[in-house]
Amino acid sequence: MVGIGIVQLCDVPEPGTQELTYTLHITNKNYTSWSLRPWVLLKTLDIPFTENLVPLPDGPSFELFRTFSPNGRVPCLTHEGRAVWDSLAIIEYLAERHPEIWPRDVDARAWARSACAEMHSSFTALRNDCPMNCGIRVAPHPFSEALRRDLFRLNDLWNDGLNRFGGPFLAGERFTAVDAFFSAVAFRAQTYGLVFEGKAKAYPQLLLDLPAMREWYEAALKETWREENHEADCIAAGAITADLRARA
Ligand SMILES: N[C@@H](CCC(=O)N[C@@H](CS)C(=O)NCC(=O)O)C(=O)O
Repeated sequence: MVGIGIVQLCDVPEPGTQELTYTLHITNKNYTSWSLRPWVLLKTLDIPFTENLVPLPDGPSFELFRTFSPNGRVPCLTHEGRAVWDSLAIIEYLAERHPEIWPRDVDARAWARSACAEMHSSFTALRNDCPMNCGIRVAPHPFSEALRRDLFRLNDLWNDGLNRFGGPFLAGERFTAVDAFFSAVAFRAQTYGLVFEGKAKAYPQLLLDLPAMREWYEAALKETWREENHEADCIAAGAITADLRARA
């Protein structure tokens, strides 16, 4: 590792050195919605990888995550001496090697890519007002106008995909990247009791019932780490009605 001023260059293998499988660097399963995306996709599509779970430290995580991730954030994928950071870039990198990541049909693929990009760049109120915390249940405060707009748009988007491509997944009969991108919304729906309409009503439960989602959820419940900012965000979101997580 090489120090330059206040930061250290990240410690990924040299280009050309071989990492035989993908390594996916993630953090606490209870909180990390971004890491869930590539993790659930790799698991559900049976693509082998090594998980490197680095728990959130007390205080800023940048320096710690920077040792394996160029932007000091997770998820980050390392493979064959390369680091690929940001969940959208990771999925595109994987799609170059695994065509099943995106739908085969060109219309479904265009729609799926657009929906992923929209999830990545929008839905800020949903992210802020309903932070992911798999193991608790919250009676949320009355929704802000911005959150209402996000939920309305989400309902519309999901129904559009489910009607257009026939379901049960958003872009057709197979689980693809677009479902991975909305997987954290299923945990949020469970935590905050979010309800959708039309075909979208059953969609969060379909995701929650996937073996990979159940595996993630069970691991999240076993975590005894608590990170005070994430906990405070949930307390701000409403009244906590249950905490199903293991205690230290
Ligand atoms: N847009 C990024 C977001 C990554 C992100 O914000 N990850 C969080 C963990 S869920 C993180 O690393 N936070 C540490 C920090 O912000 O310093 C992605 O899709 O990968």
